[in-house]
Amino acid sequence: MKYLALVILFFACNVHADSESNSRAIDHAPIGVSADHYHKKGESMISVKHGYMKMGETIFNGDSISFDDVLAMPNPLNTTPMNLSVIPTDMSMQMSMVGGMYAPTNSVTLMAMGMFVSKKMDLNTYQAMMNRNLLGKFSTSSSDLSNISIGALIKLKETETTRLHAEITLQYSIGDQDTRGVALTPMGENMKMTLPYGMQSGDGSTRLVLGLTQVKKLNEKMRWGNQARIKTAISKADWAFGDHTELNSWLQYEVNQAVSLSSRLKWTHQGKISGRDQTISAPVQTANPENYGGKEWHIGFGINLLTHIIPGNKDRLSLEILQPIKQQKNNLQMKTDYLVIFGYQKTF
Ligand SMILES: [Cu+2]
Repeated sequence: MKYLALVILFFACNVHADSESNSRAIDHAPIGVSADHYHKKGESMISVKHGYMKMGETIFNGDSISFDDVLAMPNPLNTTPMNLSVIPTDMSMQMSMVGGMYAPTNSVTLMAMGMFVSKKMDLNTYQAMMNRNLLGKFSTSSSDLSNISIGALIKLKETETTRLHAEITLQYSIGDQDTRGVALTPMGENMKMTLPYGMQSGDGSTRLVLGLTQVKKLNEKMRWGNQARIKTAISKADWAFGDHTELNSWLQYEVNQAVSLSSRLKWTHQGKISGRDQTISAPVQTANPENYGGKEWHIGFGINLLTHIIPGNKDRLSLEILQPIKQQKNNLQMKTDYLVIFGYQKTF
């Protein structure tokens, strides 16, 4: 059913309109910035994005921490075992986003998007007591259509050198909230259990997204963009990922009409998880709602290309790589290594 909704969404956005002949690669922000541009009346666009994120190592309040130190930490969710005994060693996340935009007027652009997420985590299990020897390794995974969103961009100002627009979006988390997987317990048994929050595809929340984006022409070759975007849960299920604030500032350089390069600074803040799922209680950091959220600073480098692949308007290909420069994540969490985003967009 979820997939059918996504397919309908995809085709519903595929409306015919005027051609966009004088487009430039620099007209769109780095691909990792969402809702960065609006369209002219009658224009529509489809977009497919794919993101890959990799995490490894463990950090405590932003600082590296050894596995021995993690094993010495108390298990806050249960009396046995007394200490944390399972440690995530690697996590990767893939996000596929399919979206459409359509501008019924020059001042309003409508958007719809669906995001499919798949996650994989590798973990080590240690003896609960005594020598705390490594008992073994195991992996868990999940994948589902995570959320769908509908929204609108409202043009507030457009001059020769500046454009400013606001975003209002509703995002519905529809992914599985109780995916189960087989874990190796500190007693050496394989047990099927509800995976921790971070491995779930959704939390059942409805979120309101509000954004403000401004792009300034610095000179013929350079543009400077800034965006603030907040995501707040307006309805929650048993538990919910924390509210999210993101600030972006990017500089773009136009090599020529078909190529632009970008650098971006991204700041994010996310709250801890609110609420709890009582079935999530393994002696692992990810089972504790306190070990979520925090602040992160990232730097990104990207490229936007215009080319001809499919007949019609030019095809837009984009790539952006983001690397954390500072991670002040709450309590005990995994460290982000990098994030890569690839995008394909086409205007009709
Ligand atoms: Cu668009």
